[in-house]
Amino acid sequence: MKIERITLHEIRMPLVHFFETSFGRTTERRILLLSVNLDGITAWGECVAGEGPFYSEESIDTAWYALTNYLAPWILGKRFDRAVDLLPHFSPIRGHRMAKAALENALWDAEAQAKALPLWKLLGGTREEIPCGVSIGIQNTVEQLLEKIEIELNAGYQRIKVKVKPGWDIEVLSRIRERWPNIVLSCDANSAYQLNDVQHLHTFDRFNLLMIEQPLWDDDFYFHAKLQKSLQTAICLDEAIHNARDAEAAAELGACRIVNIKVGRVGGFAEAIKVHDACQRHGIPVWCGGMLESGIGRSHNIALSTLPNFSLPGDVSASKRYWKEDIIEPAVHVSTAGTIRVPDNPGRGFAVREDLVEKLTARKEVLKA
Ligand code: OSB
Ligand code: MG
Repeated sequence: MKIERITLHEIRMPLVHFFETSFGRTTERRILLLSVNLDGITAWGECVAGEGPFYSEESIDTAWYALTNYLAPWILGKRFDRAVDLLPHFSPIRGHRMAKAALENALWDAEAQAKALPLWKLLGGTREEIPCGVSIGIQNTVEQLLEKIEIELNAGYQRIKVKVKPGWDIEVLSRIRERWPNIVLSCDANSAYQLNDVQHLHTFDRFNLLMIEQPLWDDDFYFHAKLQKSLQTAICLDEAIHNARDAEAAAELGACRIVNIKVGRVGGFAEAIKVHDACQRHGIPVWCGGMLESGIGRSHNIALSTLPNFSLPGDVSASKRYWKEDIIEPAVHVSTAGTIRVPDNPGRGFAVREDLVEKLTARKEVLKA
């Protein structure tokens, strides 16, 4: 596979409903898509970096910079037989994992297309259907949140996750449990708590949560390990896990009992598979996180979720929860049993609606060998 051309597209897509976490509210996504042309194939990647550096240091603009100045020029005109050979090439660049992952994802798509294999099979996936949960942001009122939960439960989703932060936690969780004592429920703090909240976090134990996701600092294992020792509820790490070494360290320290894997956060599929394997060796179940992706990133997440240790429902849900019109065909559909059927056609298995991408494009840059 000789890389002939790489095109960056920034598309703008308004969310059907705003999404709010402890670090802020998003109403419209600016998404960096990337297409790679090689051997008559067009392959697609999506960069999951946010609009600003709030979830991690990266943003769509830092990714654009890293891709156009370094990552893309380094590989243009070069030949890669396998997508897994790409990442070592990027190792002189520190960080910028979401930017690296966008290019790496596209190469996996290309390799799958070239081999006429579904991407999930190329990744080593084993399941044909994946279990789905939803992540529901902070709302203006608790009543609005309860309404949203009801809609998602009726749609069949297997797990409800709500965002929490100081001031939007105990009352919210109590109201949910009053109404639905037995649903599979978890919460995600996106690092909203600190050491003087530890007593407060212990009160979460009474809600029988599947997990508390990333309660403390985004770069911490040590205090999460201390917290996990005295907490009944499982801690799940998201932001803190950047690679398989982090997963090993977190497991050995006892910093979590569950891990959320996001392809972009760990720098691509090759590393995501290593994180998956490391967790499996330590008996830690994983699930696939989401970053409000368009259909392209969503199709990557579906493929990754087919690996055997993805045994918990992920934040991989239907296109229509996010977009009036998704940029893939067909859009991602979730069954009333709360599952997605994994497509069997080559590559990602969902066609890109290139005319719609063109229409939504606000910025574009073509790089050639
Ligand atoms: O922490 O999982 C998170 C969205 C943006 C940034 C961080 C997170 C999220 C979500 C949304 O929870 C998951 C999704 O539905 O895509
Ligand atoms: Mg999270």
